[in-house]
Amino acid sequence: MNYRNVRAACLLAVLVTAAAAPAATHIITQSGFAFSPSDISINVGDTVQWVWTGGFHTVTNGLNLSDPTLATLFDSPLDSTHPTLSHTFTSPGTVPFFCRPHLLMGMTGSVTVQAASAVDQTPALGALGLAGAPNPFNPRAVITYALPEAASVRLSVFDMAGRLVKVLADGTVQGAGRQETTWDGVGDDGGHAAAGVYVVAVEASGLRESIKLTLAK
Ligand SMILES: [Cu+2]
Repeated sequence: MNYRNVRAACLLAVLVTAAAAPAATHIITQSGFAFSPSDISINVGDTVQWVWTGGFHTVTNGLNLSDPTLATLFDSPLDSTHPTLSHTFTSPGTVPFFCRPHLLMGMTGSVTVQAASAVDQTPALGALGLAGAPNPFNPRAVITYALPEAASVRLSVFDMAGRLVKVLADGTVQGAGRQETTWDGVGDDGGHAAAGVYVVAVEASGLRESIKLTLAK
């Protein structure tokens, strides 16, 4: 496997990890002249299933009868002969829906569909324990973190302008527990980085953390 193939495989592994969240089904129950819950938030690829409990209703997408998007996604009776309706949402955005006979009674709701990328961009903070010492450092800093599980790790150094200076781990799979890496102040271009403040960022298991390290001269 050459370098380019290794990079492609690492990128693929990251993409597969990001796409690993399974599609879910969310239930909205018809309860009297209301939907419960009326407003929900889901991810792209998820399915919503409306469940009938009594009476004659519809599940119709749109804000009201004059909405230009009326019934473009779904428009089904919800009654004893049509006790459920399922719809899978494939694009991000907010989809309002209502019951045709009971719109004026406020029998409405909405499904907010979040893009997968938006989901991926909200990692938890603070769980990896990223640290660097000594700080300031010269000639080298020891960077440590702890993985809650074996994971693909990206560990990078950026300058304060956001330029990538050094890749210390590029999707490498590392085991659970404490991990340690040394940075000797040399960039990926082979040159010694200038004195100053650098940002060290680690990403693993859907978590992302960063710290600042000062290279003294
Ligand atoms: Cu209704």
